[in-house]
Amino acid sequence: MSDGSSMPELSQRTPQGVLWAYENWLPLTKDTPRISLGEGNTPLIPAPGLSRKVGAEVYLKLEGANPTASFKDRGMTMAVSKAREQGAEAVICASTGNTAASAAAYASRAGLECIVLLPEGKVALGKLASVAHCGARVVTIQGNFDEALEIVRFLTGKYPVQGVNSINPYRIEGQTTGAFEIVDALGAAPTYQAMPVGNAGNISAYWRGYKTYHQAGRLKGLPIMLGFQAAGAAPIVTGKPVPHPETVASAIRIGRPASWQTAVQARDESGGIIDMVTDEEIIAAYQLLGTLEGVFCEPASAAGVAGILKLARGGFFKAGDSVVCILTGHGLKDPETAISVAAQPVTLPADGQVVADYLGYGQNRS
Ligand code: AN7
Repeated sequence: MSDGSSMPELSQRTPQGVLWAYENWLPLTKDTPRISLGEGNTPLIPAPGLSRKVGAEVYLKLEGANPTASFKDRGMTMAVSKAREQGAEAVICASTGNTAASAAAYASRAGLECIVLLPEGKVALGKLASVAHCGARVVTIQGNFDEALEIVRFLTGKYPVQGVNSINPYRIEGQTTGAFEIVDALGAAPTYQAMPVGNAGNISAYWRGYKTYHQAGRLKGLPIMLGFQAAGAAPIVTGKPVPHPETVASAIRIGRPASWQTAVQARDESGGIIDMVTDEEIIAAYQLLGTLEGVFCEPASAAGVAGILKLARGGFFKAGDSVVCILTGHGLKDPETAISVAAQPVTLPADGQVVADYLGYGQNRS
């Protein structure tokens, strides 16, 4: 039996998560309950193989290491904590999958009902599993993400249910912590930050985070923001909404981004670029991350890496430049795509010599 001296009371252990790490930078009050699963503080690892290919110093921010395996947890801990503070009983979101998985988990933790509206047929398996596991009410909408988000706007305007899409400003506030972590880890901003763009909340949040640190004197130079949409879902690149977005990167299959204007602002204020990459370029980058760096992210997350590879082909980067790629979600969220693009395994009899021959070891080396 413990005498209590070696292990502190549960309630007295050091709390973990972005609401503690960045409490002075977030809109918390003494009355805000902190609904947390220990999010944030994700690895920022160097990528030597990619660095050689790109001709700059590339780092990967592994947001799949968050509790529900995507960056959404940074914003959801904030939004759900505020929903609880404000006395909400239910939260709702439209989602290509990751927002739903995160909302379902944090709502469970907060004792709130969670309703998720998913576009029909295009949500990756791991996300569906995650949502179901936490007991959210799932409604499949016979339409795409943009149509589902319209329904969220309608319902939250009319009924007592709190929206936790990134149109909720607390989501964006929470997601600024990604930028804080990068600056705290590197001691400066990178020359460039590259990331995928879907509903465009995350690029807006990162830019806001960098600017917040900059204005507070915590950061001298600002990074140049590089955002990448999928070619079949690139409204910000083409300048007009896409009524029927399509891409293998189902997380960013979005045709009318809610944070369109703030994303354009992030691009223009930073002197950056929002460009598009094809599904073939996304899958090539996705596979390269696995084979070259041992990193498994979901296809949408690889859009940022596909983007810097595309820019590098045009001689964009200079020696000494640093690039942080935000790998927004874990590859296990979408096992179907992983398996469908990888080499199929071979099946052999349970015979050591047969396996040796198959592997090319040859009989004379036995
Ligand atoms: C892995 O879950 O929109 O530009 O409903 O899941 O901030 O939208 C997900 C978006 C990038 C794009 N990478 O971020 C949703 C949803 C992954 C994502 C994005 C998403 P935003």
